[in-house]
Amino acid sequence: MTAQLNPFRNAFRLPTKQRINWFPGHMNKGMRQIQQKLRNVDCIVEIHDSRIPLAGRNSQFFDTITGSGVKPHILVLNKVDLLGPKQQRSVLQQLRRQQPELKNILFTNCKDQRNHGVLDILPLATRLVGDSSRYNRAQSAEHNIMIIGVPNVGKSSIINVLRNVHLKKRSAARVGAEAGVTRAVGERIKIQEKPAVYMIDTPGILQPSVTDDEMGMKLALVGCLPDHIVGEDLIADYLLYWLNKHRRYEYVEKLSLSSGPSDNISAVLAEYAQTHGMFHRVKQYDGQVEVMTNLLAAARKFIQFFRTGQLGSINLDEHA
Ligand SMILES: Nc1nc2c(ncn2[C@@H]2O[C@H](COP(=O)(O)OP(=O)(O)OP(=O)(O)O)[C@@H](O)[C@H]2O)c(=O)[nH]1
Ligand SMILES: [Mg+2]
Repeated sequence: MTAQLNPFRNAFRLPTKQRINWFPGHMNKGMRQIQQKLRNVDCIVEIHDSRIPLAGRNSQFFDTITGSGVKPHILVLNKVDLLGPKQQRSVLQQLRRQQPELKNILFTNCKDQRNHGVLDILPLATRLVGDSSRYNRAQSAEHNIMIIGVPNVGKSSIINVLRNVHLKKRSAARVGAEAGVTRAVGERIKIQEKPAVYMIDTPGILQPSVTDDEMGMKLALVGCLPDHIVGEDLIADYLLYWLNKHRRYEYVEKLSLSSGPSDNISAVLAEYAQTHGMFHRVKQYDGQVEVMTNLLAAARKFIQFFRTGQLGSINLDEHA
């Protein structure tokens, strides 16, 4: 039996030659501050979005920090509520296959009342620090844990959860739905009393220029850079491309599309906007005001469905 051919696009190209690129000054400064503080760090906890377990993680900068293997390293895949339990197992298998050097992987969810997985971070870090040779820090009873990762993956949220639970103290790190909330490496934040454990929050760092277009689109889709940098129309088109390529057609019902799956983002957004009354007034060159379907509002809705898990649980790094 021959496999049925997928009639949709099997590659995604950016419409212009421009690279996806967001590297504001605070990231450059953050990189310097991270390097300066590294000497007094006992363990590095790298937080990433579990919907992109591979994409966007292997930046040169993070490799220089974690790659030497001198300091204990934990990879925390956060927002697992959006990945789903079934996908979790396959993500773990995928990581074990592709990056066998990663020994310490945890899945976490900061939105869950029970803080799924977050409370495992501290015992694991404490054990790894205890097993490591701390060189210049061998005499210190305190543990300093540095939290690193790309923007908007939940670094500050995780610090707050740990502080709330272990110290019963209110949040100390600013959290926000958009990328780039933490803009500098702050003072260390206490998260446990005995033995004293501190965490250092850091700004999310991206590669100065993302050379792999698909990787850039995945980062944009999960919200690691502000939507306007890439454009909601392009993000929505990438989402449609990905869903079709992976035969994930839940969007057809969610968007109430009458004619089934389609690879044409303008047609999809126009139909959704029409059936959901999304219109806006647009002034033409001749001064006339015309009522048109609001494609941007429809694109935002489509992206929001993905980001809130309403298109199903999705690992964007899964092979088609
Ligand atoms: N669904 C879900 N959302 C989460 C989770 N953890 C954090 N968030 C949300 O993700 C957004 C970003 O959280 P932050 O803690 O500010 O992320 P950050 O990595 O510190 O971001 P930057 O400081 O911008 O680099 C916020 O809207 C959080 O509420 C999670 O486990 N699940
Ligand atoms: Mg932050």
